[in-house]
Amino acid sequence: GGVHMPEMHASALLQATGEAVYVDDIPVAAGSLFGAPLLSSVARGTIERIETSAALALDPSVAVYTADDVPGMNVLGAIVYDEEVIVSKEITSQGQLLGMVVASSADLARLAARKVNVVLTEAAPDAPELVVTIDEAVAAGQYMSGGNKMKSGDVEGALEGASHVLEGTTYVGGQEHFYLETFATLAVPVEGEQMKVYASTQNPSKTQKFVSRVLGVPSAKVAVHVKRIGGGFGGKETRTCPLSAAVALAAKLSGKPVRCMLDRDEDMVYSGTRHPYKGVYKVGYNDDGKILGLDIDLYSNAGFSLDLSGSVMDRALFHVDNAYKIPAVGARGWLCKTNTPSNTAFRGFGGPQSMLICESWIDNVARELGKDPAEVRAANFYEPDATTHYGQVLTDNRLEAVWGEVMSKSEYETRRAEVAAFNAAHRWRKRGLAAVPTKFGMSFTAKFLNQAGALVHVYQDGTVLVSHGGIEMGQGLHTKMAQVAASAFGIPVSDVYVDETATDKVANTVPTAASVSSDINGMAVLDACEQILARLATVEGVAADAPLAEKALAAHLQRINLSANGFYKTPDIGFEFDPTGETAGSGMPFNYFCYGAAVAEVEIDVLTGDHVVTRADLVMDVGDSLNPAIDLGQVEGAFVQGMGLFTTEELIKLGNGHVFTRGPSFYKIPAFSDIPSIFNVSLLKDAPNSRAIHSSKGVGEPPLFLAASVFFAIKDAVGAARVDAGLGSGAFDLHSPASSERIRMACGPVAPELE
Ligand code: LUZ
Ligand code: MOS
Repeated sequence: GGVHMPEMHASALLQATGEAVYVDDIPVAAGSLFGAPLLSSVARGTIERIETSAALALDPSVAVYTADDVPGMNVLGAIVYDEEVIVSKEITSQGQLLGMVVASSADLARLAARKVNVVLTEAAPDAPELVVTIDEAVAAGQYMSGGNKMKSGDVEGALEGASHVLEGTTYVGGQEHFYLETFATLAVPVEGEQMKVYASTQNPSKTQKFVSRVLGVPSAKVAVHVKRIGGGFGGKETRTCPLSAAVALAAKLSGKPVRCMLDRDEDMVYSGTRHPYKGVYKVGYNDDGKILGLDIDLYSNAGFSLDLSGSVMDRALFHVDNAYKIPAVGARGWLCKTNTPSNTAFRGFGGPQSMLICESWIDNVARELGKDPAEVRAANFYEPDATTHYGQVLTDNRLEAVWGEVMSKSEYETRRAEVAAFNAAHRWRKRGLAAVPTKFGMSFTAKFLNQAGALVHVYQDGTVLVSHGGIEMGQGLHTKMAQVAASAFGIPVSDVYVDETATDKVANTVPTAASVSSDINGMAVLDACEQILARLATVEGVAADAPLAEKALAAHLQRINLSANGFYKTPDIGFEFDPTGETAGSGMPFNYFCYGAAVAEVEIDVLTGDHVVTRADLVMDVGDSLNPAIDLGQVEGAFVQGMGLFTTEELIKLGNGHVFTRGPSFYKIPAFSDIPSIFNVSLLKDAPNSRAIHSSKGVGEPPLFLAASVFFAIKDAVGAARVDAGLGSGAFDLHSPASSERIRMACGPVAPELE
């Protein structure tokens, strides 16, 4: 039952039966209040006053807390302090928090919130235009500082010397996280200034910091607890923290426990999304499809505040190459400031957006040359031990391995011919096939985040309680950590328990993010276990192979400490951008890379733009998997979530900055029926990794981009329709998501005389 075994997820049965406890399942204590957020209904405005009398008249339990009530700091942020926890005057996006309304029931609190009248000053007639989209921000030159840039090789020379230069633009839309559990917080005042907070967050330590600062109380008196969360996907890496602080504020001021769980429409307007991206590129290539140089500007829609947008852009800059050796690269990141909710981390963190832009130009290069895009892709793969555009050597390059396996298991060549035959015989239905590789850099790009802690207790009955810095969001982290401890002690996994993540058990934790939580917390758990094992080796009068229970009891009687605090920091990493952007920067951003490849086949309806994914074959390198059952689930889930990103999930904001997509009736995440009819997922075999715990690799984010195979299979099918429509076989633009409308319009006129 130790590492490398397909152990069942530790809370699978509890989740299946509904017994698993989430924040809002914690029993309501007597006298508790319920919070409802007061959110701005407009994208811009100046608050003149907030009238609360109608709300307060509803019930004596009603109270409304606003920025004026904040005893500590109100201006905070993920990295740079550039946003108010509760807006005091200037509204710069719809969905900003203007206050926290509490009442004796959740319904009453929401009713009271609706009775609050936020009076805005009339906008001045000469006020600048509202900025909602990337293009509007670019036109207004409205950028935030923090966009890095880099250059390696002679970009101008490469473009001049190339036989062909392709210029183009690709847009990639954002994505709503749509975790099943929306933002939820329960704040319980204990005594004096002490506060206990139960939050659905990927970041208990930042929650603690925000609560401490907003309330003006020491961090030592604030404990944040996370038992599990109902999905995070990056959406709870930072954006939960101010809301939890506002709930804690209401708890402090009312002196009562306050709980607040957002409704879906509130969550979708408050929490931000994956960053929409725009890539404007120039790529030089030769007749054989070899890429010689790339010059690219990446623009992201950051929303009203910086949040993590700088780091997201850094990861985008590190992934403009996807899997390809590009001898000369110039890449610049621009963070667009807009009057929309602040965009944030989302599984892949800028990587998927940047890699989709890369694959779009690769696909168009192939179309211009009349070659199969798969051939152009393979011709440009990094060789073993090649160097990336930021100077990191790919010592563990497994591109050829995953590519070779997926091409043969999918019978790519045979099916390429079958697809061509189908398309020759059908005018209004077209099939498409595409193979896409990926490479994902593993580590937080901000060096200080690559650290983890653990606290391990061995009890006298030989059972073990593990606490570590990572939170369980359904991804199976606690299960893997229990396996690590079980292997260390040589005991069954059932003798190890992981209860919760809490700032009073393991302090100063980093967010559970960047796909490295098993890597770094696993090492910290192992460090703690090894300290205890070293002490157990000194116990007298017990056989070396005695059961842990026997050793632990003897150790206790001999006054030996059976608890240990483990710690880990990822060695060797750390990258500095060149502030001038004239060089590639210096240092190694990533500890190692994960590789994968996928082949997808789709069929589209040329008349409606509808599509179905008929088959997908995936091969993913997860090292020597800590738990192949969990890792398979992660790969499958990431792929389907990526399919949503690149096909059906389309965020719509209106010209006035209002968020139109505020629920599942407007915003289409993948349904069960969207899972590929044939879905073959395998983990690369014999793939050890000396740079992570027990030779494993992280798995959360890297497979998401494999869903680009579906996007490019759609583009392949559209390409066939365009030939029939008389549009030729050259390059064309398909922006993401490949919605039905985009597919239909890209197919060209179906009956020219009618259009
Ligand atoms: N979060 C972060 C992340 O703060 N830095 C990162 O590099 C990162 N990468 C992926 C996902 N979350
Ligand atoms: Mo994430 S995007 O690893 O929270």
